[in-house]
Amino acid sequence: MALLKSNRLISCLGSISPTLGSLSSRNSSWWGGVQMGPPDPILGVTEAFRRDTNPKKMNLGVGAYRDDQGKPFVLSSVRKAEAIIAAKQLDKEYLPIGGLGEFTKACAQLALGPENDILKSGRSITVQTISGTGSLSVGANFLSRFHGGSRDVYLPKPSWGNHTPIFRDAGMKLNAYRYYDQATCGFDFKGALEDIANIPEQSVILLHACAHNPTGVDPRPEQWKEMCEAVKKRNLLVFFDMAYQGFASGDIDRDAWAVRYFLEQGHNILLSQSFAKNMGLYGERAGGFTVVCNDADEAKRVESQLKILIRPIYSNPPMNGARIAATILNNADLRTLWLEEVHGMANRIIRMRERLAAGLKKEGSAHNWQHVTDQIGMFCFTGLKPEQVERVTKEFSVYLTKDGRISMAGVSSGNVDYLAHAIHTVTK
Ligand code: PLA
Repeated sequence: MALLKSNRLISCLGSISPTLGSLSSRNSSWWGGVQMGPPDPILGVTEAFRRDTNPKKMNLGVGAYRDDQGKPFVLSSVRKAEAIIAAKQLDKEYLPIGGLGEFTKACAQLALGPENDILKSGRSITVQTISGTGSLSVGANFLSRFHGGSRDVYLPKPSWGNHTPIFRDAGMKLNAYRYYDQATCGFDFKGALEDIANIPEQSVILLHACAHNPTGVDPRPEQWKEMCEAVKKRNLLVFFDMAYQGFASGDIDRDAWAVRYFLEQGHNILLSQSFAKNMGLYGERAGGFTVVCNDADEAKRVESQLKILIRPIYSNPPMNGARIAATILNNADLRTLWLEEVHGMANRIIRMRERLAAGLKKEGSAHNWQHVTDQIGMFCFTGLKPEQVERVTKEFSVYLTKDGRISMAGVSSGNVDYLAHAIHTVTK
């Protein structure tokens, strides 16, 4: 009966029926040649964690802040902003291609400082992006299209795993400069300076503004100053990734110090910002991309091209997260509350670092775990080797990335001792 029906249908379609028939038989193999890809090195850890049934399991893979009960944390300032927005009964029209004006203005002010002359003179442009990733991606594509100087981009070694595909997919050529010193579990200042001195002029250098991911190791102000000078000597274009403003020290101005210093020294930087971590707006995807230009006219031309670049990809950005962030940043009371909450999150992480180091000592670990408390921001680069990572996951259901990075933001009073025990067991 079904066959009869379909025959009738085909005969109704008349002359195109043979084409339809052969198409459908070949359709089944359109993607026959597609190979299975590997899971994402960071988000794939969450997938594995979800499959685990151990009640003691810990997800220390992705950098997502948890409260001390281990629960996802929605900031009170965010809840309050949401209530204000809901009461306004706003419409859901498209945003402009470059995003919500009151958001982009506040976003740039947060990074550069409200009284910054660059903002006053209009020689920078900030567009709203799909969080930090979208910002980096817009930036990488902008570079690929307009940076006449060079295709070369230099990442710190190591860097956030997603930097590589973001720049590579945009057609940039990837290179690295030394950053982390395994021997000291600290910043390889000498190595970084030596490498920077050899970077071909006009290349792009990516710098983590604060709370370097994955190492948790940042240059000190004096070291930033020397790096700034070295970068200037080589005439490099600086791309700052600031995904953790406030998470390093708990103080948003202190965490923006390097960005502001480079600007003062005359670097016309590119800047990526994210509100995923410091406002806990992970899934809202609120971020900004800024280009600092020579003058207001140049900024206008850059803006026009950013819009041309963005329009065919996602047309215009989502509004909800930007409205929340703008409401918080532009309302004095909410802003004060938010700053307290950022401080609170950063402090809880610092406490967990201390408890983890103390726990390892109590377990009787013979290793030096000083770096656990020395490192800053969301992550701790434990130094665990791949086979130890595998064991700690297999035997203790502690999930982390293969490079030994743990998200300290996922550690709480209830599980820090269990973590210390697990780490000690696989490292003794
Ligand atoms: N830049 C750096 C250095 C990051 O660590 C991250 C997020 C981003 C940009 C982008 O974040 P966003 O798009 O959510 O704003 N890194 C996380 C998450 C927290 C991830 O990998 O996507 C991490 O676990 O490393």
